[in-house]
Amino acid sequence: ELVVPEIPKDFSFDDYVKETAAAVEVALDEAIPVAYPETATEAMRYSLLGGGKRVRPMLTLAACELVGGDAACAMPSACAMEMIHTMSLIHDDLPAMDNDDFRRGKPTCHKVYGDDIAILAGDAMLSYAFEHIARHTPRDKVDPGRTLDILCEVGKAVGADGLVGGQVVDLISEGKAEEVGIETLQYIHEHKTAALLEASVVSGAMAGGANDEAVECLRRYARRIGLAFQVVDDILDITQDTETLGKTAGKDLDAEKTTYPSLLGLDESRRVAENLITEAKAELNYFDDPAKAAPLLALADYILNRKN
Ligand code: GRG
Repeated sequence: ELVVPEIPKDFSFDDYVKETAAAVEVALDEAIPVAYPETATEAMRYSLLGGGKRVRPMLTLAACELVGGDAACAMPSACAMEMIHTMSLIHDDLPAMDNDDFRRGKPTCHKVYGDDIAILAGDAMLSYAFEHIARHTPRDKVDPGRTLDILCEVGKAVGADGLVGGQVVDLISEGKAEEVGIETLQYIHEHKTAALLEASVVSGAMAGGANDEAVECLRRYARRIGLAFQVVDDILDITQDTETLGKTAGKDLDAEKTTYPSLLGLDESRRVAENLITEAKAELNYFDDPAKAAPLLALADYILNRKN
């Protein structure tokens, strides 16, 4: 039995989420002002602002706080992670990929601005994310060598050994449900979802001045919550479809898709997710102040128990 650190009784996750999300919202709004050519910046702002749970920037800021760093050191990375996540959603929603009309409760970027501008807004936001880290990570507080380490982490998490790799394997696995086993499924989840969560946590730890041992400990925490995030997503896909009966044509095709529940069943998938979250939280025993670990412990629980 793994022992996990306790969340202090006086910690309010609701307050933490509200305060952190509000700070991230302000920083994102300031990061990409409306400027010429307005079509580009407005399309970026349309998708970036006022939506999303902000899980990735929260992980970045919480990791920085846990290792005793100043939030200002990690905010540029936190914003960059949300920019990259958002651009991946813009591209994922395009007709050439998932062809979705709605995202975060409003029409998708390409529905409003057209496919061409949506592609370009995504490209601009990806490039800008790296610029934002390099330009705004405070050079007097974070060793520029460490900022280069962060840029390496983030670059790897996006490329062919990260998000893009996961999406490619997902695409080429489509319609081949009988050939896709748990190893391929795990590859897809670890790359499409966990890689960016890992880079979010690790960049926050690095910006906060963590030593190598602490960084690797937080990396293991992040990999586990990242995989759990996607196992829970697979579970929610099924349970919410049957609850709402709001199936679309696209969702019907998904019935052919390999998921954790389709391979392991709902109960076993739930156990897998619970074990991953317990293992993730146990990694935080390395840090001796449970009060400082509270946000990462609560975020792990939230990922397991979320309803959307
Ligand atoms: C070039 C970076 C790049 C991307 C192109 C399209 C693509 C390759 C990858 C798609 C990756 C993708 C859509 C992964 C799924 C990620 C995921 C778990 C989304 C849901 O995240 P939440 O629940 O969403 O955090 P909100 O809206 O709350 O932010």
